[in-house]
Amino acid sequence: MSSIQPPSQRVWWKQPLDRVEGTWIAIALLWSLIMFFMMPYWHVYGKQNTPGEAYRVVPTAYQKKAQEFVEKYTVRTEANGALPVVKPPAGSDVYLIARLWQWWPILELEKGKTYRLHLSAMDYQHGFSLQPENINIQVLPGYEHVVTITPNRAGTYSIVCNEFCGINHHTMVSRLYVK
Ligand SMILES: [Cu+2]
Repeated sequence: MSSIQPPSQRVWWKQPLDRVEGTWIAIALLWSLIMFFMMPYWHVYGKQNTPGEAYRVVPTAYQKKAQEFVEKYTVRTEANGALPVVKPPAGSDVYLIARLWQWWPILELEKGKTYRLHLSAMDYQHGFSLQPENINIQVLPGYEHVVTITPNRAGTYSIVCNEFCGINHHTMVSRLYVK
């Protein structure tokens, strides 16, 4: 029998199940159940969830908060004065703006200290991706995401936008300093 010809017996579902077919159905069912129960299991035990909080915010209000934060704690600038480098006190709230096509400002954090990192977008959806740690957070306009972070290794990290946001998406990269 082939699939392009009709089955010899029209009422095919009354034929007994072949052992091989039955075995494969059982394997597929078992595997699908394993995958299904892995989802809640991994949610609880996988240690993959960001300690996320999110609040509604008007982009201009968020911008104002970030602006005040930058004015208060800027220690130097980069890119010929275009990008402020901000060093907030340990344990404080730090703000990062995502917009076409820039992360603003550059943050400098202290190793072993805990910060509340606020993230929001001014225009479209962006993606905060911290490399090489592989921490990924969606950044949406109208929402303020707050992530509690404790950098445990000193170094210079890269921030890339991993959500396509237009013609210069590939230039939307930045840095995060941990000292
Ligand atoms: Cu982007």
